[in-house]
Amino acid sequence: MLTLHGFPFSNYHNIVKHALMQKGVSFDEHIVYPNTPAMLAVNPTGKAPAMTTEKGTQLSESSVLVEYLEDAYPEHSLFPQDVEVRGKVRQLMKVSELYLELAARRLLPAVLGNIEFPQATLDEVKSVMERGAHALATLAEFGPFLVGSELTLADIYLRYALAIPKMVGPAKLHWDIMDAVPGLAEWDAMMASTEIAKKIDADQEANAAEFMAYISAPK
Ligand SMILES: N[C@@H](CCC(=O)N[C@@H](CS)C(=O)NCC(=O)O)C(=O)O
Repeated sequence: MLTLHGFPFSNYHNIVKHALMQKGVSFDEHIVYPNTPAMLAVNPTGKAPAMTTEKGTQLSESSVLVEYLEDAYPEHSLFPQDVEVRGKVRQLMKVSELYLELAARRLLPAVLGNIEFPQATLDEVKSVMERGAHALATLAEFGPFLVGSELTLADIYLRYALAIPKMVGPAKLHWDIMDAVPGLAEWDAMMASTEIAKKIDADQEANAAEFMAYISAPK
């Protein structure tokens, strides 16, 4: 059986977990934390998530993992048939990752560790996220999904990519992505209402204490 390595508190882990559940692919969830020998054994970057495929190949990077799932399990596709529309899905996934998740992640130590950042860094992060918000507002259809009437990988990717922007924007930048993109809050509530999202969110909450113990333990 396919194994997903990572931990339920991780938003990147949850992108892949949601795609697996949505596609109905059976998997083992192997709880392992970043930069540990167990994680490094399956992913040379030491980051979560990673995957061991049914054929034993070890893969990592959340976007690679969800694209692999589409190739290996084409049934219950999370990509549109039309290649042009599929390009739009990939564009939204990339925008979510580069201009929202990764930008906000720079300020995670400010929220989790109470570490002070210079104003120039805060301004830079905000400007990248504003770029992402503008792109999202331009590209997202909310019809009701990001690209038309069917759920795609763009919806799954964005749902979890938003976790850190939602946290650091209001806490550190006096700016909230949920206000900056019309329709985003309604879409987010719709995405949170599904049984799969509820299960993932419950697993995340249940893992919070163990994850906090892992990050506060001396390395
Ligand atoms: N680009 C990676 C990012 C994964 C990532 O940053 N995962 C976090 C957990 S949410 C992690 O492992 N952080 C530990 C580290 O950066 O050393 C992906 O898409 O899978």
